[in-house]
Amino acid sequence: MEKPLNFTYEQLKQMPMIERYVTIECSGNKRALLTSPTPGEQWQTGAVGNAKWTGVPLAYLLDQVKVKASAVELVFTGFDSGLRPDMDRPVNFERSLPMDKALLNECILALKMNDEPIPHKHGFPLRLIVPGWYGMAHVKWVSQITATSLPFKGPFQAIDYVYLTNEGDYSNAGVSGQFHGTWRLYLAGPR
Ligand SMILES: Nc1nc2c(c(=O)[nH]1)N[C@H]1C(S)=C(S)[C@@H](COP(=O)(O)O)O[C@H]1N2
Ligand SMILES: [Mo]
Repeated sequence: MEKPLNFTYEQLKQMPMIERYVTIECSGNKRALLTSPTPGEQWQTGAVGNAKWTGVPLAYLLDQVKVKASAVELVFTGFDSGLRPDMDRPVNFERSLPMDKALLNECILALKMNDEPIPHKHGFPLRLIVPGWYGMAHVKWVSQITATSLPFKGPFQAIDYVYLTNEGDYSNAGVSGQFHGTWRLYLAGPR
């Protein structure tokens, strides 16, 4: 960033806001139903939901800080950290997005879910919303946004949630989190 800035929750509340209905689906949704067992949380059909998200357009925030032209990605850091078997110290949950104007224009730094402050388990006080991307892209409990001049290779980016062409070979692991295949519509059933 040309000038790093700190924003308080109170300052963010005063900024322009937009609202969007967005479906968030864990990329592991229905894992338990796969015919060959796959490691990870054994989700049935429930790892998906719709909500109304209200917050500051990411594009508005980026205009305030003036990101350098050399930036290739933005890294979003969550407050939560923990140990992983493949790391020797605790790591925060962190995910990046490419510096793609069309994509970033769609993103929201959300302060509200269904017109209320976001419930803690869904990301209070701030959650990134990336419409059309799998769950892991929607970083909860956002504490920091960092522009990087190299692609981000943190474990939640380059080890987990990746497509592998050759099993065990992470060198070309794709980092896209966009929904693939056909779009699905999630509708509430009849009452
Ligand atoms: N900070 C943080 N954000 C996170 C995660 C996390 O562990 N830490 N999990 C991600 C994953 S994998 C999913 S599927 C969604 C789940 O969102 P929900 O708890 O609101 O359903 O949050 C994403 N955001
Ligand atoms: Mo997930």
